[in-house]
Amino acid sequence: MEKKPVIYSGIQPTGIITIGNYIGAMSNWLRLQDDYFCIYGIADLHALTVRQVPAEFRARALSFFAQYLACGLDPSKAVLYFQSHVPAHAELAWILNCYTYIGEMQRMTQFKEKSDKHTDNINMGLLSYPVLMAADILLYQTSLVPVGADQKQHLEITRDIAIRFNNLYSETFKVPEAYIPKQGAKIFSLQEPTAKMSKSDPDPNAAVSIIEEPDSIMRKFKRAVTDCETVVEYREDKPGVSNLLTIFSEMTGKSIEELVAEYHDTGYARFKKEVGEAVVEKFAPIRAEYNRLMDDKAYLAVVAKEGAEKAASLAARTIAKVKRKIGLVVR
Ligand code: ATP
Ligand code: LTN
Repeated sequence: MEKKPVIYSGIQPTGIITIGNYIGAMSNWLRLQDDYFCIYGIADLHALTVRQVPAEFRARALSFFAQYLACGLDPSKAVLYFQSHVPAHAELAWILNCYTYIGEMQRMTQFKEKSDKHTDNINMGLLSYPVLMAADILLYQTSLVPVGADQKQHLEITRDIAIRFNNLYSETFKVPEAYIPKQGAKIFSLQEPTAKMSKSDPDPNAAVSIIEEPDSIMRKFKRAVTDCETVVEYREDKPGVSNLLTIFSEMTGKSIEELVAEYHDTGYARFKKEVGEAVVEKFAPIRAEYNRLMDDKAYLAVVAKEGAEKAASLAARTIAKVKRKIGLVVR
């Protein structure tokens, strides 16, 4: 494979790309693209595990792709593509399904949460979701997977599947490691600061999109839930204020200690306003670039096509190796 270690990650095109997704995952994707061989997918096959409206789904997937580029992911450095454009993902997922136990999938936190939430549609895909994710990662002989803290369990099962397969058939897959940031691995809801900020939260005030209008961003930060004290401190019993401090620090590059020193006694109103302003400032150029890209669908299509071709040729090597090792007749 490539000489540089491989990085793989993806986001499923559901809801909106939030500042939580950006801080927990995408900001690392950006940092890594200069020094590693990076592959970033739009995990559209994963999104099928919950019911989608076809026209909206297609538009959202394209919009997410434009947001990848607008954030600064660079097709001349990283492979950017749609998972569904590379059939090897589904192919390897099927094979790996046969090396994964039902019990392992049933105890995944995300499966339990999603099956509680979508009681009318607990489908096979929802159960084997982590196997498709393992296929994504293992197809490219990935070393590192930059994700938020919530994906740690899925990375562990990916490693288990890889090790199990390697033990059965000799070294086939590189065993990947999760790459989780020290700060910002879990950004919390602005309305319920003990719950994860989720891209599909039904409460529109809970999450902020990276391409949101400045007025709306400001409104959400001004309304962010804090507590009944007045001091700005980073403490476990102050989840709202602590979450805002993490966001503020990630937006400005200032440390939490510096920010606490600066805002300790300014009062929440001014603090929340300035966090909002930092978010607006950080994402204004991304929003402008996004709007420009969405007017150039032909360019997006070219980038996606080239990305899929590169990804497919890399994936083909692993798939051929796997088929040979398990004893399928070579075509
Ligand atoms: P959903 O709520 O629809 O399940 P999600 O918000 O968890 O979606 P994903 O597509 O599952 O988003 O995650 C994309 C990436 O963003 C993953 O690497 C995930 O770990 C990371 N991530 C998601 N939410 C947060 C968060 N609140 N804080 C930090 N990282 C996050
Ligand atoms: N399940 C992931 C999205 C995802 C992913 C991947 C992340 C799909 N395939 C491969 C890392 C590597 C999530 O964040 N919900």
